[in-house]
Amino acid sequence: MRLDHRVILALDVTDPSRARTIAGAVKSDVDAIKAGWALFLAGGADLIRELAGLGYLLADMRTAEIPNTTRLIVEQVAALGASGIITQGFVGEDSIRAAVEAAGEADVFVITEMSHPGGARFTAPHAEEMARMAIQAGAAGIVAPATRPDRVKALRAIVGSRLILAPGVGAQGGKASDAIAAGADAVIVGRAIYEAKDPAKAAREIAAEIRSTVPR
Ligand code: OMP
Repeated sequence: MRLDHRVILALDVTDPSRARTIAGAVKSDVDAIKAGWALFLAGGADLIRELAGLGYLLADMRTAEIPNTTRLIVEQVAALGASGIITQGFVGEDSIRAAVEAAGEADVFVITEMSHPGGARFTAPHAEEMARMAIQAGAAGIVAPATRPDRVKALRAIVGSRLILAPGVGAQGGKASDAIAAGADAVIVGRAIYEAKDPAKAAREIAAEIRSTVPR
C-alpha cells in the first residue's frame, strides 16, 4: 500500500450511487478505500469490483471463520480485485494462514485490539499475542485502535516494520495525529469523511493535521 496521505476512507454507506460519488471525489486524497459488508450488501459484488478499479481497495469482509471457510471467502474477495483484505485475529493462526494463502498478491491485515469500548474487554488482553501471530502467519500488517494511542505504541514494538492501520478517528473520539505519532502508518476514517459536506476536503484536512504534527 502506498501511503501518501496516511488516510484510508471507510466507505460505510448503503446507497451505491452515493458510494460512487464519494469514492470518485475522495480517491486522490486517500491512500485506499475500505469497503465492508454494509456496502457489499447494498451494492453487490459489481460495485466492489468497480471500486477496486479506482485504486487500492481494502475489502473488509472481516473473516472470523475456520480455515476452509476463510479460504473460500478470501478467494472470492481477491477475485473482485481487492488489494487488501481484513480478517479477525482471534480466529487463530491456522485461519490467518489460510487467509494469507488465499489472498495471493493481496495484503492481509489482522485485527488485534478493536477500537470501540467493548474491544477493551476481550480483544485488548490478547492484542499483543494476536499481533505476534499475525506477523508469524505472514500478514502485511495489523489493525489497532486509534482510540487508544498507547496501545498502538505497544503493538508497534511487536510488529516492527509491518503496517499498522488505525480506525477510531473522529466519530469514535480518536485523533489522527495521535495515532500516527504513536506508530500507526495510516488511519482508517469513516463518518468524519463521508458525512462531511465536502468529503474530499475533510480527508485533506485529516492528512494535513497528521502532516503538521508528525512530519515524515
Ligand atoms: P468511523 O468510526 O465511522 O470512522 O469508521 C471506522 C471504520 O473502521 C468502520 O468501517 C469500522 O468497521 C472500522 N473498524 C473500527 O472502527 N474499529 C476496529 O477495531 C476495526 C475496524 C476495521 O477493521 O476496519
